[in-house]
Amino acid sequence: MTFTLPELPYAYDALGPYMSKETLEFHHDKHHKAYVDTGNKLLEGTGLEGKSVEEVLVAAYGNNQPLFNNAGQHYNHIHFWQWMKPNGGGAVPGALAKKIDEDLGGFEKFKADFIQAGIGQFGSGWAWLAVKDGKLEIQKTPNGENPLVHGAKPILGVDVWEHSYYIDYRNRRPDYLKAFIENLVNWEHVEKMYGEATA
Ligand code: MN3
Repeated sequence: MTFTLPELPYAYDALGPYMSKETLEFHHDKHHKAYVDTGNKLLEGTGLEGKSVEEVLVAAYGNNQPLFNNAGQHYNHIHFWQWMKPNGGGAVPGALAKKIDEDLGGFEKFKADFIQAGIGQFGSGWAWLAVKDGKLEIQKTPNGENPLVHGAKPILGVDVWEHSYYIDYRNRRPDYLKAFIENLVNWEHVEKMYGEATA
């Protein structure tokens, strides 16, 4: 098996009240698992078996859409679980905070623009904070796409597929995005990916 479903890095009920146990059970155990299982089936015979998820999704982009969709979503969710933690949000670590000030006009503007990217993604997709050519930028992508196929490295992403918020927020995507930034983001994981993206 090239792809394996990671365990959640916290208990299913650890992100309440901002993301419920029921949401995490469906989202991780059903949706993410389906991307892993379908991705493994679609990998058979492609010659990409055993490659990293990053290598698979880049190779499949534009060549094998079904495989790309599932590999992309597998990558996105591996990090999505780690981009959240109980009692998340709060202050951005120093070096990254400085970079947000320089490239994105400060934390409050970043927050508003990131939320707006999530609101503005029509239908299913993701909003991102990514590093491109040494600079931070906000992106949004449809479906399973991510910044890796647009010449950038994602360091934070939020899932705006309805399965991510409909149980807890119904149609209120803006409230979900606000709660994500203010109460769920694991800035230590963002900082770690920022370090890797700029190394
Ligand atoms: Mn999802």
